[in-house]
Amino acid sequence: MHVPKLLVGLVGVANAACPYMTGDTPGLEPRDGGDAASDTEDYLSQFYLDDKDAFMTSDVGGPIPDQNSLSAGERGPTLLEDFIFRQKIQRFDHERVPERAVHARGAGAHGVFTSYGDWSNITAASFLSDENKETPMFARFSTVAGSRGSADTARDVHGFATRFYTDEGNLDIVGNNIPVFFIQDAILFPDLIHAVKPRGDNEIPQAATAHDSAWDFFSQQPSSLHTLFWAMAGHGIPRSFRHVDGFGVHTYRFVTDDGASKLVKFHWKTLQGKASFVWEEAQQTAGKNADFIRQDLFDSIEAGRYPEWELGVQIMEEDDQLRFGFDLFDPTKIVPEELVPITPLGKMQLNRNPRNYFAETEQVMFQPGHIVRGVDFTEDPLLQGRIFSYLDTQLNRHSGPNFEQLPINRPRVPIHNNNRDGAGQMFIPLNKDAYTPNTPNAGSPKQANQTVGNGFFTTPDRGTSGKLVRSVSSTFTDAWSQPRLFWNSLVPAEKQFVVDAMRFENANVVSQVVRNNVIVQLNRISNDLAKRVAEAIGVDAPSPDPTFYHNNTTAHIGAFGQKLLKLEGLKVGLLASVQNPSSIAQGAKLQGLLSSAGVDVVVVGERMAHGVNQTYSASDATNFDAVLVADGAQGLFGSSSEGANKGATSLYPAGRPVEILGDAFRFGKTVGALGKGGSALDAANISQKREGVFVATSVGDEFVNGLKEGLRTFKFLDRFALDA
Ligand code: HDE
Repeated sequence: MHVPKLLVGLVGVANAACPYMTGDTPGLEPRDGGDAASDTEDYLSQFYLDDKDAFMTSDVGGPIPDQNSLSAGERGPTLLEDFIFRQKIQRFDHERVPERAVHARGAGAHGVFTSYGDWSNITAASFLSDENKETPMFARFSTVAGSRGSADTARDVHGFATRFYTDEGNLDIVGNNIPVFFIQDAILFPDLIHAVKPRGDNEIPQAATAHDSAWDFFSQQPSSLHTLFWAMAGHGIPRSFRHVDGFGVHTYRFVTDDGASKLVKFHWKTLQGKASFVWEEAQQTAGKNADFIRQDLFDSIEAGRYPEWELGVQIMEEDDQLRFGFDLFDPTKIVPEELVPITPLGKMQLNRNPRNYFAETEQVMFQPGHIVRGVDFTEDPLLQGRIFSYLDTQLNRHSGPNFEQLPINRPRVPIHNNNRDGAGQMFIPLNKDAYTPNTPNAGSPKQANQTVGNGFFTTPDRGTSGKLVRSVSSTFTDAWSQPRLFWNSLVPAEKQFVVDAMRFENANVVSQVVRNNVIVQLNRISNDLAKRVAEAIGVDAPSPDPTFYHNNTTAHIGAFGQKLLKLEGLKVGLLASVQNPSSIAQGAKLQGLLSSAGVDVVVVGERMAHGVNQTYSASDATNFDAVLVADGAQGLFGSSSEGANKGATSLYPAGRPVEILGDAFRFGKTVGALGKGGSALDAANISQKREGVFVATSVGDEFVNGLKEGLRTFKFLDRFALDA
């Protein structure tokens, strides 16, 4: 059996010596690679509760009828004695645990990480020690500000939290889909969150930054500007979790078995490609299907279309800490990829949905403090604060320290230490001498020996000194140059989206003082941007404030303007009519040609019928990534001004078919028509000459290839008007 080097003694060498493990509990042995995906299923399956062919019991195992409560006489009161009633109601009363203080709304999935190689030259982390080595994973994606029941498509930073169940313990990279953060000192986190969360008096608005306190904070705390810019761009409203990148944000350390350290920034690059909504579309989706994004993840995995991300690191030397004109320990800064390219280390594939949302996704408790040998922290003050906060919040959520024993949180390696007791202890420790050093237990569990060759948790050459100060480092003060770099690097349409987002958000800000302050800050980044926003929110156009202006740009910044890498899980709506069965039949033909790309065709009709997947009353442009009109369905499309259903039916709201087509075009999606369906484009005022509009007499290869190219483009940016 392989025993991890440093953990010899901590984890023991054999199951028999492990007080927590008696018998053949599957998946608990440290492993070298193997089929990690099925291992994690095997591991968790020991905890599955299957009710198949079972009779109902109480929580302590007695059989129960459970239909009615026990009363004194047919019309009498319920008896206190009725333990069945009490247990059921009591369990219900206690079903909830506190939702996460932030990132409450999220969705998770299991997966596997595969290392591209042996990376022991840069890290001793065991999950990176061999080519093709597999490590089970769990990932949870989230929004930040909204409550657990809020809409998926609220504009927000998105959480991208990943756990590696390595054969040397759990590693969590608890990141976001935006590479920077609002603040530099963890002590400001409660202020940031209080400002962003709903008002104290009326708890309004839910899951939105479009209010006074949020923009008051942003404008008075300029460190927040860089992250704010990313959130106001497409990154704040991604089309799905599958289409976002992830970032570790802080600089971490990699440390080798010899104690040599490097500074690293973690990146997860989506292998689906980046895709985002536009604002109107995101808002409409929030109303029509608040679960749109979690459903996309769940359905993709159920359909075997497993999303993948590449894990890479930007690798820097210890001496580089101040080399790039900013401090690598400042979490409001990116390291442009032109300065330090990303080295890809391996790949994560998410391939299994949780079996129970609460037990897995709600109870997974990530911590930046969960690191493994080979990975070390840095002095980044935000990271330092997080190491405390996550443990603390998990104690609050679980009412005690044994949350690490929950199935989803357990490491896949044996645990040996002198920690004891607490609420909900799941094990029966057999070592009665829970102290170190001890003689009765021959010194076990033994202290790990951190000499060279065994590897390090803490970089051996790391040190610190200095007088105690309460101040932000003088190397952290430039809050404007990098937002400017971000702004310069966007394509014009995404710049416009940022302007529009800031106009929308600040139009909801009541205080003129706050609006003025916002423009002062924006003007330090770009006079063009500041003037465009100011004009819409009743603030005088400012003159340039050029101290931080520059013309630099950097790559891979925007969420728009790049082609998708895969089309899997995208949906094409085919608007058809049950009055003309041949229009419905085009769906099957189209599906036949799109299946190999993993694209689903949804045939829309007036009512459910053979070949129809969805009705007009339940459909909407936001359901689809492209919308086509079938040959023979043109009878349903009045011109938008007519307002009545051409098909003279009350089965769906008047004008719905033309509205779906028109909205799809307006939201920048691929649209098209077959045969006589082309007249529907006229009804929706869509010129067939526009980019991303595909017409053909019938379904054929050329049409489908055009359609696929349209889907890859994803958003046709010429549809969005730019400020003159
Ligand atoms: Fe978090 N954050 N955070 N955060 N964060 C939490 O921990 C906190 C920060 C992030 O899917 C909480 O378990 C502080 C940066 C994600 O379960 C809490 C600071 C980044 C998740 C907490 C930060 C993140 C959280 C709430 C400033 C990106 C969800 C519930 C020092 C690198 C994880 C919980 C999941 C969750 C505190 C800043 C990402 C309260 C104090 C920077 C993805 O502990």
